[in-house]
Amino acid sequence: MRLVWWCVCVVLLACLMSVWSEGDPEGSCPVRLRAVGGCRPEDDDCSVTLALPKLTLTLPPQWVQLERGLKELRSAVAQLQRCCGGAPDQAQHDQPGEAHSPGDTPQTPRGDTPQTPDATRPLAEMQQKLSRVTTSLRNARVQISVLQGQVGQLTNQSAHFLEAAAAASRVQNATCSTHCPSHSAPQFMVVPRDCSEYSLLGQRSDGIYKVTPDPRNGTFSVWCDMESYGGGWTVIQRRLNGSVSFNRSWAEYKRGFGDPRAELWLGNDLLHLLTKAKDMVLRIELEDMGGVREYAKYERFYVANELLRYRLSVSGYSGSAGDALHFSKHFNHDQKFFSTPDRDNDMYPSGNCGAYYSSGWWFDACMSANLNGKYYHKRYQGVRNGIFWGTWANLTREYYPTSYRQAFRTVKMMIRPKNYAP
Ligand SMILES: [Ca+2]
Repeated sequence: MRLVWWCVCVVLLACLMSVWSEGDPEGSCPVRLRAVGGCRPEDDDCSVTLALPKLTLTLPPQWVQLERGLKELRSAVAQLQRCCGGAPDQAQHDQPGEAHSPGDTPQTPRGDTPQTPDATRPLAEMQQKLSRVTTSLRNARVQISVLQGQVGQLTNQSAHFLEAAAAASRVQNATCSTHCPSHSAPQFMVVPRDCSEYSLLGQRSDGIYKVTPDPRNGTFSVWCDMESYGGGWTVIQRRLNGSVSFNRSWAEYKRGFGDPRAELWLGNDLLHLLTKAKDMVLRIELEDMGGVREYAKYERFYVANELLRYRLSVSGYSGSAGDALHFSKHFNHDQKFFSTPDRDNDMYPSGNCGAYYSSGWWFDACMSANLNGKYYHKRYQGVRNGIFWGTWANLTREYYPTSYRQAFRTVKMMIRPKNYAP
């Protein structure tokens, strides 16, 4: 309403100026000026009376809105002045290029003027917001850490799942080699590489299984020992009753002979493929005619290919039968080539150990162990061409009083991956 009164005053003032300047404004302005005491109005010391007519103004509604808007604007300006009362000093101190006093440190609050409660309020609010944001970030970091852990677990589970799926695919291939459904024909036809993979798939029964150590070299039937010492063993040699002769040629030892269900030599080529595919452990089970059972275990067992004459690498002995493969400096089968009666690769310069002992083996010059010797059903005399393990416990007694040679009732050589975990 102040604005309305201001406008009225302007109008009246304009009328007065008109009356004052034109002398007789009757008819043009309703405002009347009359001299008091008979003087003329143009005299400097003349008093006059001002007669105002009744004034009625009709204003549009916008005047009210304008008045309200001005009132709100004035209120906002006043609030801003109160809130920012200390800001000019702070802003001055934050100017770049300011020379700090020697005692000024980053921890010293900038500005020497005491801060009013109004000035500290925004700072406190900002600190509260910063605190909330910091807390949110900390919570987010914890959640990210948890999620990363879950992602890691899912990745491991995925890897295990893929491995199990691949193994299951290989099993399916192995069981439908002749009448596989066309829609499930895989792009690669492979079976587990050795018995341990069947064991990991839940096959826990001894028996014949098909293995493919290298898909380029075909599939083979092997006997799997799934029950002894954690299972997963691929049997590479077995002696039970002498039904199979081990006095064989290079070619026969190369491809293997015998019966997987009974006595057998798995074959040097397959031995190479199996031990090349994975790091293998060798376990040897021995039982003599007196029923004494012992074993020898080697943490590393590898057979090279035919070009390298199936050279043996064996180490890491443990067991109860003694380390006959590393009997002494002069009787050591490690790193020796394979020899057969018709192929002399041994270290004995004057003859063929394979022919002399009627077997194929990794002869030195000649041997402290030979598990492929002739099968004797009882103690024997003469050339020691029977199954032999040079560290056998009662070996030293065999010469007294009869000079009979020790005979073994059963022998079993088997391998499985070093990292196998039943
Ligand atoms: Ca020789």
